[in-house]
Amino acid sequence: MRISNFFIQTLREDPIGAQIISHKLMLRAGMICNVHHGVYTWLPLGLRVLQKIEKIIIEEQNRIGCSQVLMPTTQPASLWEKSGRYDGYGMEMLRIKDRHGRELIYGPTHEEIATDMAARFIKSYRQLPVIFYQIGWKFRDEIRPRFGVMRGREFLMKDGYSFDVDVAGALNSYQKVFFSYLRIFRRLGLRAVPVRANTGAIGGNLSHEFHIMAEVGESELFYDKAFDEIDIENVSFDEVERIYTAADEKHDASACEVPGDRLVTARGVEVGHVFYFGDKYSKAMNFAVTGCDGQPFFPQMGSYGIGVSRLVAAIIEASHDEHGIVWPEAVSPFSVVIITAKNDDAKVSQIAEELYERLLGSGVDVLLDDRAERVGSKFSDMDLIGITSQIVVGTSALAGTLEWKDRKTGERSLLSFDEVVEKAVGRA
Ligand code: 5CA
Repeated sequence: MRISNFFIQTLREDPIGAQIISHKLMLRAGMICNVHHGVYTWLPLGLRVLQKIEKIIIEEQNRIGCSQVLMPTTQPASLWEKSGRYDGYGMEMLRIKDRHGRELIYGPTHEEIATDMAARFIKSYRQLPVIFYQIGWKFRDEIRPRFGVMRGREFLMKDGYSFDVDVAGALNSYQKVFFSYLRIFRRLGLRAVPVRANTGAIGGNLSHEFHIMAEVGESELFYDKAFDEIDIENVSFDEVERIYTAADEKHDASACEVPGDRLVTARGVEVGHVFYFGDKYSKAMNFAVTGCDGQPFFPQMGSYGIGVSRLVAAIIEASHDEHGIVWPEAVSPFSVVIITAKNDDAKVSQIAEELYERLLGSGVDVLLDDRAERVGSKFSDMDLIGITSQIVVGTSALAGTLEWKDRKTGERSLLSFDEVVEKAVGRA
């Protein structure tokens, strides 16, 4: 992408009204733009990050055998009356009337739609287990939307729904998704801590929240230091469960058996939440399936959420410096940026162009910053935006030397044209 064909709008100063660093940086880098209370447009740069996160989620969910669908944002109130949640859900639910006076809602979550969809197709135990998921927009009329996309009213969620023949099957689905989430967060460059949590409006018997440690986190967490010492992806679910972890509402200081010197207290941003709730919805919505004994039964269900748009802010909270955002490689809006540091020299520009074409041709997700601006302001823009690797093409390029700068460490190395190509292609 040429920057002249790409909409980028950066701000030098912190915008007023933004309280936390991720919100400030997302506005300054031109990733989002506020539309109304707690609702944002995703600008091209922000959308690229969102899509990179989505891609990783999709790969990891497909890997464990989940099937992607796309459900609508509007839902008929009748399905919520059937599940028994319509009256209880409260002020957070946006209720709408269509031209025929029919009551609709803008979905805050999709258990009802997923259950209704499964009921239309799944008639026999032989069709189970199945896990559906989607990446879609939700609306929750939060009483206090704040911190930009961290707590919005309209936000992007990955939500998944599992259907199993029995409790053991449902727990197996729960555990599969649990470990898939840990892998997703690791690929995003994050360390997530799963903690035992309450089930709230979704309901059920078993639930974990996944948190990214950050000072601005709205939740307080408690966990045994033993958690820091395990290799989370190479342990069994039972081993993880044996280690004490709890969201604040689950933690009882007087009953907690973890010795004080082992108990870690931290603040976290909730980026994922998984629930097992048995036949709560299948039973209420009369979704029965024929079992192997010929008798009907209600499938065992779970639901699984990731705050996709919130993750963008959480990643920035976890990865920034005084110059701006520092994207983990996997979600960097572009893999590399070529910065021409001597625009008025036709030969230098020519080399930058050649490099750009070579990288594009090799499938590298590359941005070319060939703006005729002061080079200092180009550097500070690119540091603010946080693309993982910068290639600077200046006068030394005439003698065959380009500069590769690592955004995170600030390390610079001088490389030849071919070495730069090789390194950039290796990243793609
Ligand atoms: N139905 C279940 C799972 S599919 C569910 O709705 N779970 S949830 O309520 O916990 O939401 C899932 C995730 O969405 C949360 O872990 C959080 O990361 C994200 N989320 C929830 N509310 C907001 C919000 N107001 N703004 C941004 N992200 C949010």
